Amino acid sequence: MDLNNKRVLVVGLGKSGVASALFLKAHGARVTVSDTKTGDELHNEIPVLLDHGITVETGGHGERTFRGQDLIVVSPGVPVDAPPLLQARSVGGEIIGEIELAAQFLPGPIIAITGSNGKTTTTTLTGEILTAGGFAAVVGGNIGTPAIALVEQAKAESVIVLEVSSFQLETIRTFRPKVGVVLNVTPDHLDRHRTFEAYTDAKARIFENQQADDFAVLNADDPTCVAMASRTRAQVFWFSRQKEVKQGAGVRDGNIVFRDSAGKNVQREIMQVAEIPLKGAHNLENILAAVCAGALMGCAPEKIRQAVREFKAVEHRLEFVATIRGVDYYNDSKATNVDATIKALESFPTNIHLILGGKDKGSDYSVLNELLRQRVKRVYTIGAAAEKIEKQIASSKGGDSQSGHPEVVHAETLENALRKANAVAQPGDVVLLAPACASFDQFKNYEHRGQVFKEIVSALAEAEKIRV
Ligand code: UMA
Repeated sequence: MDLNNKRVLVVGLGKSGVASALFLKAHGARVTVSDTKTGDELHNEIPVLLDHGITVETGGHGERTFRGQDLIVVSPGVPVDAPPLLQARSVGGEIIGEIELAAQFLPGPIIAITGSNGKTTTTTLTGEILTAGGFAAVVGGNIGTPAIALVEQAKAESVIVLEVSSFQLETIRTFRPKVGVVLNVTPDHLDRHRTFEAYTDAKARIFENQQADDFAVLNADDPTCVAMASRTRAQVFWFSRQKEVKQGAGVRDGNIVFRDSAGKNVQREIMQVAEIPLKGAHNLENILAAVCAGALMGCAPEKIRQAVREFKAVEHRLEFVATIRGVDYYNDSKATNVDATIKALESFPTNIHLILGGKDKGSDYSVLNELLRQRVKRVYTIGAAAEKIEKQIASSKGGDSQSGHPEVVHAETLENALRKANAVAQPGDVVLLAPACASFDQFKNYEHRGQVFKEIVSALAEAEKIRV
């Protein structure tokens, strides 16, 4: 892609937009950036852009700004059907996302990982497996460091490990991962994609440009993933925690085994399931996917084992925070959809105090009811989605009615929820933040929400010490 002297518009001035604009400018483009936020709201971002000679439009996307551009680069958070983009497309404007821009410049093979849940854990672990296996791995994408920012870090011999979201995949064109992984597909982001089919189609685009010498890694236990196998030209490798797979990573007699039946019918024992340091069946799936990706890149079994054994839970993903008076506190702020909350609940047998709520994404919370009845003592609702959640989940007034449904406490804020849970939880109980919602109503992002959770828990633990 020759950017020299090209007129390029960057839409959105978050992490992706700022990194893209600076990259484009450094490669000789004439860059304009446009954001709906006001100049005041973007006071941190604007000076560096102006210093680099980039034109900045704030407070909305002017129709004229989108005209006559050679290329438009959109941030993931900008919907593809935003009116100025529709308008630009209708007159033949070329629109790509930041991931596509990055893919045109990244030097090494790409391992791309998507899925509704588990992306960050799997992406991080895959990076660590590759590093243990002697590769120069660079890790980024939806996980936090924009892919375009990796171009400077990566060397010819690097392997690029990218977490990719459905938003990012909607705006690819030539993006072609050597290994494309889909972990699972369950309803999420329906406020943007509108239907589950459209969301699945966006995820399946990870395979769109793959060829016969590439690899598609899919979850054999997830029906939507199984149906995706017909949508790739790449060699399909499976992972499964429930059944043996002909080709890929599975579990046999308590051992993780990798099989490559197409090649030399090789079967390699990687490690015992019992050696895995992370909680939860969903984490076994994430590990199997990462093992598969690492093995496909040629990492030795003992190196893979070493990386998995040493792997710590990623921050905000079922992260253990503290024990206060025999009550364990877990931060799963990254559980931003209902399926992630189900997986978090499945990680604890019973006696859970669950904090739910935040910004709704068009989710159906009634699917939680069965697990709430079986495992949860009390639910605390917070944020903008609280009323919707309260309507959709079954509750009982006292929490111990014959229905077995948990009591639901309208707590409004995270702090209030934690204080109320701390006041009633008994030794052996678990207090779990797995909110099934986005965070943007009360927090900057899910990391901020998780951080606040940890700070309040630490304060409660301190207060307890003083009391004792
Ligand atoms: N904006 C506009 N016009 C619009 C919409 C938004 O100008 O119509 C502007 C906003 O005012 C804001 C900017 O766009 O200033 C934000 O852009 P962005 O939402 O793309 O945010 P970035 O900071 O660039 O972060 C993005 C990803 N965000 C989203 O997909 C919403 C980050 O994923 C990612 O880490 C980062 O790129 C680097 O790749 C976050 C996320 O929530 C963690 N992802 C979703 C998820 O994981 O579920 C998909």
